[in-house]
Amino acid sequence: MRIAQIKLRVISMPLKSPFHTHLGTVTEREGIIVEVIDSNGISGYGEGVAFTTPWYTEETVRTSLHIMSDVLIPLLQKNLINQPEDAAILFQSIRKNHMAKAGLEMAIWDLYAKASLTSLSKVIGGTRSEIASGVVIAADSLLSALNQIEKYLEEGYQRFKIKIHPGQDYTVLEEIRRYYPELPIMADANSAYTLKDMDRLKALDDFNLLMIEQPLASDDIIEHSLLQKGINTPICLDESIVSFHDAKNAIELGSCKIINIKAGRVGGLYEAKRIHDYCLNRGIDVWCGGMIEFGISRAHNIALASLPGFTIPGDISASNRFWEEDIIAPEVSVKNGCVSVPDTPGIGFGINEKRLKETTRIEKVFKF
Ligand code: OSB
Ligand code: MG
Repeated sequence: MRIAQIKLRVISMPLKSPFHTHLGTVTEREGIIVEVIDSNGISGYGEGVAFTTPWYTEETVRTSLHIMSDVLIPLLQKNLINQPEDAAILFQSIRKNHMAKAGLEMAIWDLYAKASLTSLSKVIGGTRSEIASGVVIAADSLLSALNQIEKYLEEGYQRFKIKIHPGQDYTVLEEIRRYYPELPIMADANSAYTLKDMDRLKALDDFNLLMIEQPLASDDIIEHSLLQKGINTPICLDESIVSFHDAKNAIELGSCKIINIKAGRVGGLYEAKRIHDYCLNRGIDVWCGGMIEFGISRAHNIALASLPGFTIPGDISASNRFWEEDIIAPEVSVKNGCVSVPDTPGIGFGINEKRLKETTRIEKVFKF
């Protein structure tokens, strides 16, 4: 692979409606669109998925921009890459900063797949032609949550993830179950609880949840294993799993029964695939998480979720779940509850140049 140029664009777009969690409300999303261009003029795209503030992980848009510009791109300028794995391994010399690494690494995967005239799904070993689609309900009231469920159910979504926290848990889920006794639902706590809440979390066993995602803190790996012994609902880890090593530890300790894989959180597709392969060999279910992302990252998620171990519908929703107009064309759409996996080269979605231009706030070009 001969990289000729890299372009970083910081973009910003309002969400169609506010996204509420106990950690804060997201109304405007910033992101970094990474374009890696080779000597033949082929462009591969990736997306830095850090948020403006460090509420979900420690990275931010600014720290990602710094690490990409001043650390990772200089590494790529000094070292030849023959395949995307080489970039992932090259970046291992730098600690953490997984979202910055993933933005670049995933653009290189797209470029590699496009230059090979193969879909990204096929390049990484995907076996599915369509992905079951799930959606997240991040509302600030019970009524709003019920309204959202009704709307997304009509749009065909197959699985519903409800954000919960102490005080907005039992009663909310009880009411949802009253209207929808059979609906495939799960809960995501984004670390809102501690082990002292064991009884409170045990009570949620009443609702036949598919799983509870990240009830305790991201470093509570032992506490999660104690919690799992005390509740029937399967625990799924999100924030706790930032590497293959974390995934292995969590599974061996019994800290979770399911893993949510986000390529951005673990440093890219190479590490995501390692976690997937490990889980597949041990019969651990995985699903693909979301980051309120734009179309580029959404397209990468579709390729990732086409791997055989992604057996549970993930947070893979249509572009119009969050955006009036996405930066890709065509947009990601959900039909009969599924998203189809493109079989055209690379991520299989083009750029909506007009939308990308009008949302770009900062542009940086790096020549090789
Ligand atoms: O915890 O899974 C999470 C969004 C941003 C950051 C963290 C999370 C989420 C979601 C929404 O739950 C996922 C989506 O984009 O659909
Ligand atoms: Mg989560």
